[in-house]
Amino acid sequence: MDPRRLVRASKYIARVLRHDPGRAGVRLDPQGWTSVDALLAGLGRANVRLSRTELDEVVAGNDKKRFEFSADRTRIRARQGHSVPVDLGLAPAVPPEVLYHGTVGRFLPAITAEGLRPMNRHDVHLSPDEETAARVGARRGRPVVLSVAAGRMHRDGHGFRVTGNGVWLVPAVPPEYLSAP
Ligand code: HQG
Repeated sequence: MDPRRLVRASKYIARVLRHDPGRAGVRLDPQGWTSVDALLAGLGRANVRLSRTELDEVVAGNDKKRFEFSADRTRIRARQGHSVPVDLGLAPAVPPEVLYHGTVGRFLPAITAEGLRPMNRHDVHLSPDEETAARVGARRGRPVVLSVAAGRMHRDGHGFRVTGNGVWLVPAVPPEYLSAP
């Protein structure tokens, strides 16, 4: 599949499965799953025509493994990043001592004052290494990487979860756990 078409399809599917299922006329179950057939039909109606084989390619070839199939491969969901309410069923996990968050300078005054907030998502997303965090920040400009004292937060009672593709999720990070790396 032409890589540009693949990226375009992947972006569209991410919008549908995370934020706007109605746009492709599909519904998500409480865990965020929708039927593969319904999704392909909905994509077709929205002029994003994909075969099942091409969808497999989008899921397998996705740089960040954003999507996953159910064990029987009849359903699909986004692994994280939703704004619509979903319960991903992720178990609480013990984070490493330090995690990282990539952002940009213009957000620092607010972040320093109020900590990291989930903004439009359900959770704040944290990365296991500085390099990944820098890539996340670079989506918005010159990246600034912050260290998060995740081990200390966890011992203080903050609940962490980790997605199947290594993104750490936490509802918020109060400013006292943030520092420059
Ligand atoms: C910032 C992508 C002001 C925060 C990436 C970020 C990631 C605040 C932006 C995933 C703030 C939210 C998530 C506060 C946080 N005041 N700004 N108190 N607290 N911010 O996109 O972490 O491609 O919701 O620093 O790779 O950038 O979608 O979060 O800049 O893994 O799969 O508000 O999205 O993955 O932006 O990115 P986002 P994020 P996908």
